[in-house]
Amino acid sequence: MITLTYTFRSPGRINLIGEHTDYNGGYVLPAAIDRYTYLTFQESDHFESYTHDLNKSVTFSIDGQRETDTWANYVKGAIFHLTKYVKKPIKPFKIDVSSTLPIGAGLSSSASLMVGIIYAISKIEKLDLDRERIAQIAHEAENEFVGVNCGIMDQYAVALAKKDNFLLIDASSGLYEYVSAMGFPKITIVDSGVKHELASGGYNTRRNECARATEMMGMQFREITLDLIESKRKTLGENVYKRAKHVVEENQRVLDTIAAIKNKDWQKVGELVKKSHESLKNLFEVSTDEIDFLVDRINALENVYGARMIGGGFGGSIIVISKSDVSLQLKEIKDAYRRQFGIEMKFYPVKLSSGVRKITQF
Ligand code: GAF
Repeated sequence: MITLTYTFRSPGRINLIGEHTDYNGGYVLPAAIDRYTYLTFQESDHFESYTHDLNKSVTFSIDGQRETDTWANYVKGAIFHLTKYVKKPIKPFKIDVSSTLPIGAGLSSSASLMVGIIYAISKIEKLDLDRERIAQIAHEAENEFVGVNCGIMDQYAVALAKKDNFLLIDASSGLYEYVSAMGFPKITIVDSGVKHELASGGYNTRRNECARATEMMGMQFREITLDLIESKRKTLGENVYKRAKHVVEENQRVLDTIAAIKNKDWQKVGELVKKSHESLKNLFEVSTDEIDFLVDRINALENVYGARMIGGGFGGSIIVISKSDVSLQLKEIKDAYRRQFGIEMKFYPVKLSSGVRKITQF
């Protein structure tokens, strides 16, 4: 019997600006990068998945039961929620997973994996699902099966991104448009080496604080003005006040960044990126000492327009926008970082890539 093998490539994502705005009905500006999860599907008589990065193999059946192993839940959850959506069983596969995308570095390795699995099965089984739907199923699976109450940004970016473009998403409507990155300066990713774990971090706490803000003001974030937040400061309490101020200002920064990109005003893009970091550090309070150490030093470099933390926070990666190559300076910062924290950081230039796709069939 001939067993068919199919291979797919699913990217990681960065986010230029618009952090912690997606689950608040706001704007985000992510892009896919040329770091990928590779998924090879082989027809089988049972479900099994092997990850090269973790050197781990799991065998599972498709039911609503969570596994004890977190990684298994990403794979199983994606297939379970796909089955739930299409309302029919999916035939079993052996899924081999390898990656050039670091896990837990704030570059959406989980969305890359889950969107990749759902997209691959929908193609192999000719399920006729559009990319938005695939992102929504992956999002539901991450929320309900894995238990991380994330927004839609990561899944949309992995599913819908276009090479050499940013993706502006309006999370209140799910509408999106591409913003050309033609002529955009160099982008380097700095991985702080501090593992970011959405499920165990303060992500859900921040989400609850934001929900409290809209509840207390009786309107959605897009209608809330800075004046209103100031006038309600006492009633909101200091934490809720700070979270709300971040969200309202960050939404405006996304729109200002798009205008700056269209004008090819990279200095302005850099300023907005730096302001976003200040706000994530002081108002949203999701940065860490390690990340701030790196961001401060990188932002002091002459050829850097701006750098900031990306993703949920509490560790992970930093995006650096620069006029020219920053490798030599980053090597010095890497040494200083090791001396200060005893942690190895990594850095690599990235290019904006396309969303998930099939690469081969044998
Ligand atoms: C994580 C989440 F998955 C996203 O939905 C988003 O909220 C982000 O943190 C913060 O902007 O990546």
